[in-house]
Formats: sequence, structure tokens, C-alpha cells
Amino acid sequence: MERTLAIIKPDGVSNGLIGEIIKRIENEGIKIVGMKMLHLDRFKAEGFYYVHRSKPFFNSLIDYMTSGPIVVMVLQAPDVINRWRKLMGATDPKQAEPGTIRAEMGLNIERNVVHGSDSKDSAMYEINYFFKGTELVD
Ligand code: IDP
Ligand code: MG
Repeated sequence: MERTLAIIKPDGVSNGLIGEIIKRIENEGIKIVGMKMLHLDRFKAEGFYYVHRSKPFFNSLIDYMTSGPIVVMVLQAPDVINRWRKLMGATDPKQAEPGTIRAEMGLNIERNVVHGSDSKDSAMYEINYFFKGTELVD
């Protein structure tokens, strides 16, 4: 069993896509074991995207991620890190496989609707960044 962190980003929430995205997760047989809605402040968003701090898009990314509420979820299933990234599609919606969330709902390479951890290590960091152990069910 594996866990990953998923986020429905501000554009996904404001465009009314929470239900559609959760439906796709559940239809894959992936279990949601933690979920909350948050509005990140800059400090919290910067800590989450720490690895990108020197990228040219960092400030714009923080503006975007603090622009409205998000939904953070912990997903659990075998191989869920890869499976959730497959459902999301590539970072740039223009490059994303047809049928993926980002291909169908993403606005551009920044406003791309969803987040998913990219490795076991980042999944552990990101889950602990938003959830206490007692906030996860099994
Ligand atoms: P990922 O979300 O597919 O893992 P990362 O490279 O980890 O992609 O980038 C984190 C987030 O930063 C992306 O989801 C996107 O919102 C934003 N981002 C990535 N690359 C660019 C870019 O070239 N321009 C603007 N925003 C970007
Ligand atoms: Mg990433």
C-alpha cells in the first residue's frame, strides 16, 4: 500500500471541479484517507514548494496557490504515486495525454488544476506538511 498527496488547486476549486476530480479518483479504486479545505498563506505555500524556490516562476506560483481555497487529500492504493500522476497528466496541459485532468481542465502550465507528489520521499514530506497522523483514516 502506498500514499500520496493530491491537491485541487485554486482554479479547480473556483471552477467547480472538486466533484469531477474526486469522482475520477474514486472510479480508479483509489481510496481517500484524508481530506481538508484550506486557504494557504504565502509562508505555507512557499514551504510546500521549497524545492522550486529558485525557479523563475516561483513568485507567480505562490500568487496562484494563495489566490483562493484549495482541497488537500491523502490518497491510498498500490502504486498510487504513479497512478495519480497518470490521472493528472503532464505539468503543461498542452502536453498532457488526452483524457487526463490537466488536458481536459488545465488552463496553462501554471494553472494546471491539480498537484501530485512525485516520489515516495516527497509524498512523505507533503503528507506530513498538511496532515497529522490522527487526521488520516485507514
Ligand atoms: P508538477 O506539478 O507536474 O509536479 P513541477 O515541475 O513540480 O510540476 O512544478 C510545480 C508547479 O509549478 C506546477 O504544477 C505548475 O503549477 C507550476 N509550474 C511548473 N513549471 C512552470 C512553468 O514553466 N511556468 C509556470 N508555472 C510552472
Ligand atoms: Mg512536482
